[in-house]
Amino acid sequence: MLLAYQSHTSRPAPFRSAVFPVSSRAMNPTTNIAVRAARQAGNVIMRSFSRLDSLTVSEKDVNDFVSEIDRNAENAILDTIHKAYPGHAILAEESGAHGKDDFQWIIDPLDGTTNYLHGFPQFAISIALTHRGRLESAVVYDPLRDEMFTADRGGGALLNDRRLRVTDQKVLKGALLGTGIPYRDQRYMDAYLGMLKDFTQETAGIRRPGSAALDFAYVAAGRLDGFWELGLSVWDFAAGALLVEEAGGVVSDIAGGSRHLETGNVIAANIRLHGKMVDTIRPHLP
Ligand code: 2AM
Ligand code: CA
Repeated sequence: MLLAYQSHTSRPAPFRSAVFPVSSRAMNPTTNIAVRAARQAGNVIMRSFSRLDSLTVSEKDVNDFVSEIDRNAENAILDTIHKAYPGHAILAEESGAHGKDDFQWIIDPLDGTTNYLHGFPQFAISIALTHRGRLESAVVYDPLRDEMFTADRGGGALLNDRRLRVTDQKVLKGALLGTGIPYRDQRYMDAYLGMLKDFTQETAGIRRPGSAALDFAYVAAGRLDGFWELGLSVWDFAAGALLVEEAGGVVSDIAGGSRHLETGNVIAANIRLHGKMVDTIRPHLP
């Protein structure tokens, strides 16, 4: 439900208050390390944001770009994690998988590279830790706005020091949804466009900001009511998925099952809206 601004106050209240103050809570040590690593990557990314023209950019795959900044930011993250946890395994977007351990860090050093390279201000660092495949710690950091989203399994989700909660929007009418348009694998384009058409007709609006990690963080923070995308890589949304769950939301694959981390086809929302999104997507499933 949308609340009107109160016109008599000098500072308008936000539309939805999904962010609550908390007294400082002790974070898991692993989450603290992820925060430190994310800040270091943020410094690398922001140092170059004013000299984008001089960056060396290459194309990893069709429409999939990487710059020296992605690599430098990833190295900064890996250095911090290796120092604290030398035995842990890693899965990182630029350098791939290394090591074998029950603990694995899943890292996207710059989610939204295309945005970054265009100077479009929507990108983030995403760091998650899994233990035997279960998400335990999550950090998504927006270095431009200095917004640090964190979650510990069982400990809730925070934006800086404020507790997050998904919205209680129950129906598609009035909902604001985030999405990503398939950019690489065009196999499901028609199915996707069918979903997009239905959601466009049934909701208050659709946004395609271009950083899946931030889209999930925004669902956790109640800035978006829900999100769906097909064909994501696990590093795009591993951290975001724990943020949404710890903010009281549900994350699933597009059939409503639990294979989203494997398939990269994903829906995130509060539980009521999530069911409505699954119902809308179902007729379009390939
Ligand atoms: P990346 O910038 O880390 O690669 C959203 O669709 C996700 O897909 C983003 O999180 C983005 O992560 C990834 N992506 C890669 N190339 C893209 C492109 N050309 N357009 C949109 N998203 C892209
Ligand atoms: Ca990414």
